[in-house]
Amino acid sequence: MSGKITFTMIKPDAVADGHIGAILGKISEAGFKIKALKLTQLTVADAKKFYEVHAERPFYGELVDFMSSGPIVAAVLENENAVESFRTLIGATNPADAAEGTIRKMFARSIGENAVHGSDSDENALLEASFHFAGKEIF
Ligand code: 3AN
Repeated sequence: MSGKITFTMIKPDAVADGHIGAILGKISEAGFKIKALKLTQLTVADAKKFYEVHAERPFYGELVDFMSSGPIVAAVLENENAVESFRTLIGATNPADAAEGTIRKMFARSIGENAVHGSDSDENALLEASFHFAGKEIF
C-alpha cells in the first residue's frame, strides 16, 4: 500500500518570485494536510547531501548552487497515496511539459528552477522529512 506522507520544498525561485502563499494554497486545496512547515535555507553542504543521488548528473553543480542560493519552504504533507498524488499536483520536471493547472506549469521558471520538490518514493519521503525536521517538529 502507498504511504500517506510526502516531503516538499518550495524552491528559491518560487520563494523569490513571491509564490509561497499561492503554492501552499494549491497544496491545501488539493487535500494535503501540513504536518510540518518552515522557512529555511540550505547550506551548500546540505544541498549536496540532499541531491547526492544526482551527483553524477551534469546539472548537479548548478542544482546545488541554485538550491542553496536563497530561502526555501520545507514541508511534510499527508494525504492518501501522498507521493504519487503530490507528483501529479506539481507536474513534469520541465514546466514546458507540465500539465495545465499544475504547480510547476503555473509557477516554475525552467527545468532547473522548477518551483517545487516532491519526493519520488515513500522511503525517500521519510528520509527527506527527517533530513529537515526533528521528530517534535512533525505534527
Ligand atoms: P523531479 O524533481 O521532477 O523528481 P529529478 O529528480 O529528475 O526531477 O531532478 C531533481 C531536480 O534536478 C529537479 N527538480 C531540477 O531542479 C533538477 N534538474 C533535473 N533535470 C535537470 C536538467 N536537465 N537541467 C537542470 N536541472 C535539472
